[in-house]
Amino acid sequence: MYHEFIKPFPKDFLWGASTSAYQVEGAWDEDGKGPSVIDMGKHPEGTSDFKVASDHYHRYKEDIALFAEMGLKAYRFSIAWTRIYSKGIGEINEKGIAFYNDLINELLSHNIEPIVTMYHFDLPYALQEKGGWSNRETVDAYENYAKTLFKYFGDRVKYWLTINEQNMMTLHGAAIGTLDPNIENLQKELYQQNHHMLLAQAKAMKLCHEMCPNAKIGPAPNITSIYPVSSKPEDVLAASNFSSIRNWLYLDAAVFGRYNSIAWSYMEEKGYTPVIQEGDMEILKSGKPDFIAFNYYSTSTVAESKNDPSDKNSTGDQQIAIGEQGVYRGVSNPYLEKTEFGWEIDPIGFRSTLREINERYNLPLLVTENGLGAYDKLEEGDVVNDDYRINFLRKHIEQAKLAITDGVNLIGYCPWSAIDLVSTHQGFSKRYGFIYVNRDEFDLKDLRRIKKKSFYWYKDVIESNGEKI
Ligand code: BGP
Repeated sequence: MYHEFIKPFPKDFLWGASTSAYQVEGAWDEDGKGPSVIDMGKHPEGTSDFKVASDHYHRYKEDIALFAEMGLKAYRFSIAWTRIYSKGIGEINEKGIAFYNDLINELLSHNIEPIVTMYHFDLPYALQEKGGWSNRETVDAYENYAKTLFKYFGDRVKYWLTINEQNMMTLHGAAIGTLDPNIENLQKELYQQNHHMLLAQAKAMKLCHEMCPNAKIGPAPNITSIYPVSSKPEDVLAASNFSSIRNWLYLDAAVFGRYNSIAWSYMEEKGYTPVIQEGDMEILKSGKPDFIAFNYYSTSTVAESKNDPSDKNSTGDQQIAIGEQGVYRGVSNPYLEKTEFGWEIDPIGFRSTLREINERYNLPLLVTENGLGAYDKLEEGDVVNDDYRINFLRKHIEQAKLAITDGVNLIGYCPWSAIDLVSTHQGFSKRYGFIYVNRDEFDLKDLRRIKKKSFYWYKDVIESNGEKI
């Protein structure tokens, strides 16, 4: 739709930026923190582990001062479950509580709104050893953890996110590093785990409303429009299949407390349906989100399935569809350019994704990730000319504005990432931040912070409330 008049961003728009605990904090075994599945996992050859990361745990004050200088109105970060409970449950680790108390207070002293992800891929390893999300006890452990977070931080945190990218943990756990290699009957088990996470999420949403009546809570999946490769009806159906399996399964459960019927029939066909105990559907219905947060990097394009094994690619990740026999084939979109890491760049797809979610759920939307991973170069005089990142973000912000003009209730935009950090599976060289961290894949150098060109650009964007992009 062409608009003659473009609406401005709302006055109290949450201009923010994002990180996650295990990718930015480091201090992986300090002050009583227990190991998570990420700490115990294998890292792809040639990429950094997460032990030191960006050393934010020790430098958060300096980092927050920089966020404040950039003008951030919000900072979306995650709490490491293993800092609060080293084994996922049991005795509270006071040092973990103290760290996040300090972090939250530091943000508030700079007028930066904390947006807290309660769980971002880093399940406590002690829970994994007992079956992880396959074990229903993990639902109780998460509920107990949620209760602790609301009790200690609920007086100051107004925005909570239950689980980061539950859909990607289900579909791409191998790439992300959350998949338990010992699982048998993999797909079926993954949907059982997914069911347990949905229960955990519903319980947390209910609890949040009871314990923190002034706070808001929502899910944070990775959502994207799915395009059919052509107008051939079979391609369109394949896109509908994938959209239900990748997107709506998760959001329908979070918002309506029910399973998406197309995703359910897919699970039935494949023999993946989870065991649903008596009372589970009531639990799902009992938790309601106040908003939908979602991560957006790219759209996905699919074609009709040939119903043979060639439907499936050998690899995939958060943005590269694997494909599934009899359901859809992942293809690339000839109209889109790709990042250096092979993800398609689609700002207009951002607008359609916003519109689709808005139309289905009619809830406020919060973008919790969007950004460009690139090999940045530190030049003489501590300069990083990341014009490609500015260009990427500018085009997405333009589309966000159009989506607002279309009628979408967008309340905030938190690009990935506030500062350089370790990528989920592609090491430190795949950088996303507004702030450069001086380290290499294995050489930690001095970890000093350097403002990139995009830092100054984003500062202007925020200062002008999105008018100067
Ligand atoms: C999302 C994750 C983030 C982040 C981002 C970029 O899926 O929520 O944790 O890592 O993707 O992905 P990557 O690091 O693989 O480039």
